[in-house]
Amino acid sequence: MATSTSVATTAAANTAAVTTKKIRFDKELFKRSVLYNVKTLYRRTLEEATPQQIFQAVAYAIKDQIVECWMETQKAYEKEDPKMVYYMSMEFLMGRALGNNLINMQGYDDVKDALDELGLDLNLVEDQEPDAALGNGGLGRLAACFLDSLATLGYPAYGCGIRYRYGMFKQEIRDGFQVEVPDNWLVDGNPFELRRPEYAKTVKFGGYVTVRHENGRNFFSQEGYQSVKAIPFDLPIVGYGNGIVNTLRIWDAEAVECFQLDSFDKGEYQKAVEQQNLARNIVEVLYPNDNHYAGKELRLKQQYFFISASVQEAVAKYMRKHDDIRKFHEKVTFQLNDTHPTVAIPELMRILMDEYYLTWEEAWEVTTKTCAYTNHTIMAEALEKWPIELFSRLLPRIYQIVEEINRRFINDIYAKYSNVPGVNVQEKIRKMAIIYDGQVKMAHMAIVAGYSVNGVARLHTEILKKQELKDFYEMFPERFNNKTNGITQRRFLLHGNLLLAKWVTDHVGSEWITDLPQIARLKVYATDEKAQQEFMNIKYQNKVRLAKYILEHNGIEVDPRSIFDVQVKRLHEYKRQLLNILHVMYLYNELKENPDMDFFPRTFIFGAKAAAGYRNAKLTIKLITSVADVINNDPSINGKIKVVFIENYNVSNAEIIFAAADVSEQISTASKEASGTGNMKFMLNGALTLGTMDGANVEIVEEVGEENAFIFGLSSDEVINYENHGGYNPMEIFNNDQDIRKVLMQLINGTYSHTELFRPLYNSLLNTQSTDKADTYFILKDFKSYAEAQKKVEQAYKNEAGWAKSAILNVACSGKFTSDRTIQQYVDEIWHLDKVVLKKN
Ligand code: 26W
Repeated sequence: MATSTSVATTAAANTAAVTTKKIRFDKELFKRSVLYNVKTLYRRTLEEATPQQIFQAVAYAIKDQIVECWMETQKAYEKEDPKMVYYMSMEFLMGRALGNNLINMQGYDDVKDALDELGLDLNLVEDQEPDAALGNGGLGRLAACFLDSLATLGYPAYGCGIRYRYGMFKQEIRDGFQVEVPDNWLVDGNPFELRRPEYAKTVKFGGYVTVRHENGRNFFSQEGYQSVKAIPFDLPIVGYGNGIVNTLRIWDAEAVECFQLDSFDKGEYQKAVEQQNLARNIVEVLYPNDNHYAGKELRLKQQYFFISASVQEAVAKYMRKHDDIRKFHEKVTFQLNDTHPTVAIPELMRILMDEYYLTWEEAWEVTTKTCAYTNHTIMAEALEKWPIELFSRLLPRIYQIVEEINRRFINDIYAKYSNVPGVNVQEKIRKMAIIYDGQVKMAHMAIVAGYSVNGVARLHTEILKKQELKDFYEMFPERFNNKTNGITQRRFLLHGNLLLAKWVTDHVGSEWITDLPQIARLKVYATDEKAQQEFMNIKYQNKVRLAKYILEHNGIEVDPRSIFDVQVKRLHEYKRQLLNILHVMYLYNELKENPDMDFFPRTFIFGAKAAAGYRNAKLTIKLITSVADVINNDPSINGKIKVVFIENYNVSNAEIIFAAADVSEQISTASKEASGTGNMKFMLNGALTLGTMDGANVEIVEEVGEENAFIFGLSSDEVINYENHGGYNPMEIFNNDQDIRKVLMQLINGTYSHTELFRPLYNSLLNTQSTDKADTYFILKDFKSYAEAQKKVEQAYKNEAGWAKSAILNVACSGKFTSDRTIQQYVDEIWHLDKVVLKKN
């Protein structure tokens, strides 16, 4: 890693001007450090140490090296005082840190060699680290990719989040069903984290607000509250090859005061107990809901807890260097990762008014120039709407401020629309108010009090503007913008697929690591026979690696020469894993009826966690595993179809899975998937997309060409049109298509279960008995077109050279989808940060 002695900030530019220096790695020193750590931490020799102890010893040795650069970077920020982005997020799905840190320090090979000499295998050491699974899915992993890109591009940034004691649950499959097992990721301690009690903050809940009138203005104060101490833990975010180390700050909760066991004041004692319980509960567990708002009180407590601590610290940090809080927004910007951190808006207002005595207008000016909001979903059930009873009870002062924001906003609506012919102002207010119908609507607040609103793929942003947020777009068109998501190639190619990464570098040089569009230089190899063979051979080796993983974890043998057709993502009805497995059932029927048909062997691979209370999602898992049991054990089909459900899909096994995929299933109902990011990881690893024109699939196909993907199904306009006209009638399809009818009947006739187990899935598609809408995700409507696209996949795969060409083109055309590009656009169009470059003298 670079040691830095001087600093320079450069104006944001599109070309990365970051210096790249290799870690000055001293192999003997590192080896001694590992042995020393094993001895001092565990009083053991290397031979006696457990694998976990060895991991810890190695991780501490690496952390020692990171810390120097971490200090240098923070010193540089201190000196240069650049504008900073605070990326506020309830979720950071970081995965493992060791391998990623080594990659970004450019020390992976050196450390591998050093460990070899100690008789240790780096891969096995890496496997000892638990995933930091502080997130559900796309939104959390995006936050992690963004931190990687921010550090790599050299932008001053903090991630702000929660140090959950238990992250995303571990999924076990028992008897074919999902079972949730607590993820005690901190049991052995986290060697990379740093506890920072000197930056602790107090966060207040409940009580009431008193007002004092003095010198012509009101002074508000919260009384009778309970408080919690927020203690930050810092995690280093290592930039690639530039010596920059940013910080992810996650907050832990502790009781404010210890028990006064000798206290005879019963009231005080009780309060102490309550505060202790509050502290204990608040950071206990990540809510495992993805795209579903549950309205839980503890969740709102979590939100305010980490936001209040983060905003307090951002203000305190600013005031250590500056004296005019009115210019806060010149040095600080908050990016709100969905609506979950939206209480940052009234919290900043509160601090500015109640602690720095700004007027409402002054505080509003600062706040609306500081906060920006990213929308990640249009699913109605995901929108956060807090009952005012709960919100005002928990956050009385914050609620007052929200009321005032709302009152003024309604005045603005009046001012703008009351004299406009044809506009019904009351109707506008009903649709746009922040507080309405007894609820606080967080998205409305985020739009009204922010300077930017962005969607996460072009199609998604257009749908926001034209449909979901139409009224807001009309009122504030200049705030709306698109930032198509991206992924970090450092983790998902360089670390996850070493063989392909090396092959790419051999052909086009290593610039792609920090400048992914350079990978386009691979295009000339797409038709080169030797390159095609090398590429297919690498894919084969990666499939062998995944097959081994599947054998070890599932006990299922799969043939690496078969087509690996993969759908890995959260389980949700809109993502349509059900469409995929119904199609597998259909193919199996075909093969049974016609055993000699022309059929290329196929392995259907699924991986997905379902929210713990989501019945149809959990049933879909059971259906997949039941179908797998029947098909995998039917000797009559000669192993031509295999179905695998990979247990506990997470960031670490994802790297192995993407590398081995031939086909990337991105089959959401058009208009429902805001972007998707798995689609990009597959593309980067040379899988061909089988998908709908949804989310970022649209842009993927635009880059790679429709002839190198398999597109099917209704368009988003068609879906939205059906929805606006009361849906469609799946019964017609059921009655007229015998193949589909047969598959659906197999859900309830005992083919895959002897009970009524799958009846709810059948009902969700047909709903003969109830008045509920049927097949709201258009599974039957898209089935035929999906089956045809699948047929084309098979045909295409049989032509090995043609497939290799398309696969290489997918890799070559993935340049747009680096999170480096996404972050550069956030910097240029929203945040306006300057790049910091560390220079070595
Ligand atoms: C309130 C409960 C809740 C929890 C999580 C509501 C919504 C969420 C997230 C917004 C769900 C999520 O992860 N959305 C995904 O975000 C990705 C990153 O932008 C997109 O690529 C996915 O399309 C989107 O589903």
